[in-house]
Amino acid sequence: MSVVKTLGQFIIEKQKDFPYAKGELSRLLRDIGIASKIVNREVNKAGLVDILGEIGTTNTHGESQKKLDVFANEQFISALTCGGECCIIVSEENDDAIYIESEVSQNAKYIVAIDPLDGSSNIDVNVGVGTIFSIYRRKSLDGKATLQDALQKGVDQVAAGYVVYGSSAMLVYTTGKGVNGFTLDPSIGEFCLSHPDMTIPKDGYIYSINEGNYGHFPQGVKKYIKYCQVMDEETHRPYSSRYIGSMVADLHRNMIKGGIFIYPTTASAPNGKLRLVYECNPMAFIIEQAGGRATDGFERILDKEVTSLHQRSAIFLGSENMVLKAEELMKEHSPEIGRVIDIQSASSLDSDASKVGNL
Ligand code: P6P
Repeated sequence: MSVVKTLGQFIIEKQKDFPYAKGELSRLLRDIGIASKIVNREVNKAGLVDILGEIGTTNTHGESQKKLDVFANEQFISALTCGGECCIIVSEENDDAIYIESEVSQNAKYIVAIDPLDGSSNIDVNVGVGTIFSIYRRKSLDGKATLQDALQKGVDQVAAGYVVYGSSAMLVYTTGKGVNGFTLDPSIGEFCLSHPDMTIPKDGYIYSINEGNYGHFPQGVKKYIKYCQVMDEETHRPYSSRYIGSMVADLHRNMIKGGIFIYPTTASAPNGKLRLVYECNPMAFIIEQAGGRATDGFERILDKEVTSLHQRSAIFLGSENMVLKAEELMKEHSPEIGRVIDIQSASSLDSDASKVGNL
């Protein structure tokens, strides 16, 4: 008889992996799981309840906010604020960091960066959307947590995960010791372990990129797309092109089947479109823990300097050998981008640590 293991049971069981942890990270992950179940309930009935459509406001990036965006953001902020383990929240939906200074959060040690409902432009057409989260321990030792606590490099994450609200709701997360996936069983209202020790195949045959931007792509990306399309039986090419337009859904498919997801620099997004702190870094942590690779075409995502909350980055992530091939073509055909990144990284290293600006 298969034994059902819930997310809560799994978290407690794995707590022994962290001798310093006294249960705070476990409670934080459980708080996120609870908020995800509430968001899933609303996403699942979005077509039936009047919370579709836009509310006339825009988020920090000038993107129109849909009611479910705002609802999801409120759910996660509420759960994290009440849980008492979180001292700062960084959200795609909020221009500034949210400092939690309630009685219950006095000894809170964790920073949570979150994209509460990624891919929300797909909500009205019933395509998979998701939540992405990233967790850090504060580095400041006393007093109030500071903005620098929220601007840590991706390599310093203590946990990261995503929830994909698709044909079923799945929560996938890592604490740096592998990746595990949990599927929501609505009959008991629990996320249950369904994908233990997830790994992404070293090779894949799916490439995921918005080819509508082809004219604006760097030469190296254009060369990689053409490489994917060449007829070559030995290397299973041409690959399949799959692009959902929801990073969580595209990445989750690649986690299961293998593949590469690319959002490079384009004319309208000279630094890339996806946000480093709450999209690229958490997904890169998960992909690396699953045996994949994540760079901006040149530099490891998790090593990138973080200088602002909503800074953007190009991203190439997925099956290791596919990302390596794309990087090879970027180095050969778009080396200038690599040089710009080197200069930015060098200037960030030299700059005053307290300086905060946009890349
Ligand atoms: P485009 C959704 O808005 C998102 O942030 C990611 O989930 C997705 O991968 C990307 O943007 C899609 O962007 O420009 O292809 O529509």
